[in-house]
Amino acid sequence: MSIAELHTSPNADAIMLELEKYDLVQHALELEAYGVTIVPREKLGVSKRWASKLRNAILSTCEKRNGVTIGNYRTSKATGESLGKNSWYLLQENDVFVEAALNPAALALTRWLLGQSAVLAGHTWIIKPPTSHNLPLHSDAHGIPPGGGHIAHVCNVSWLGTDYAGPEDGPTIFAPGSHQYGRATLPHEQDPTTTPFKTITLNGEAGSVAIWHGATWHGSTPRTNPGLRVTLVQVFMRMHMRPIHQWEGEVDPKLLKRFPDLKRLLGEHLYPYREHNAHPERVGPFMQTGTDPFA
Ligand SMILES: O=C(O)CCC(=O)C(=O)O
Ligand SMILES: [Fe+2]
Repeated sequence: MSIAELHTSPNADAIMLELEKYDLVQHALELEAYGVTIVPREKLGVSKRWASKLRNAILSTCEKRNGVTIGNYRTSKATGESLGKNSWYLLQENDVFVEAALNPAALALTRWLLGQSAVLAGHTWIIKPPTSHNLPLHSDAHGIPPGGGHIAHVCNVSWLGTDYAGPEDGPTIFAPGSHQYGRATLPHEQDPTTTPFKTITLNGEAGSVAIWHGATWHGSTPRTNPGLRVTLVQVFMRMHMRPIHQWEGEVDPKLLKRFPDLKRLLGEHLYPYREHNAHPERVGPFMQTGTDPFA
């Protein structure tokens, strides 16, 4: 007996049927148990050629926006700030970004985590050259304080633009099950080399997707291989994470002058931004809300 086929719960039934259609039931279970899953390229129905198109679109958008020459990603010596800046707001740069966001199998898992009303909140690239740095373990569910609930408010749907074959590629790492803690990492938990939590390393072919519950702790390890790791990071959110009003630029400066305290309520948030976050100093206080409900 299949409950989904009885049509009693239209929202859940549609998701369940999609999960079965694309052979994603194991992945949905992994999201429940571990807070992360890796979906291989074949299940997403995309070709190697499409994965190259996605990678090329990321690299050419970076070249165009940042005035940098990258060349062949396998041998490129490009490095530095010009690979990372102006990396947001990609949707209208190339149809391949729209195709990535609309992939039916990836959307089925996104809706499994966030419901039918999930929205694409933003997307950005990662172009990672050889580096000796770790990315500390963190949660992507910024603004959700401890006690913020078991459900996912945010999820990360990252397309691999290059193969992640081993630690030398500088891949993402995850602390499986950490979404169950319902909070961000504390300082002594963040360093991947000393954290007391066991981690797994993301392995996958270009054209695969890693999808994780926003509260799952993750980071990355140094890339020792030459060339570049390329990733399209898509952040989806539940609808309630959208603001009602977009205040910035809307409020008469004279009103703000008469009521100086209003600025803090209306205008000093991290989101929204476009290609680049112009207020990096707002990131720390925002991330603090993940461990301190009074932050
Ligand atoms: O893959 C990585 O390097 C980690 C990136 C990350 O933290 C994210 O996409 O939220
Ligand atoms: Fe992250």
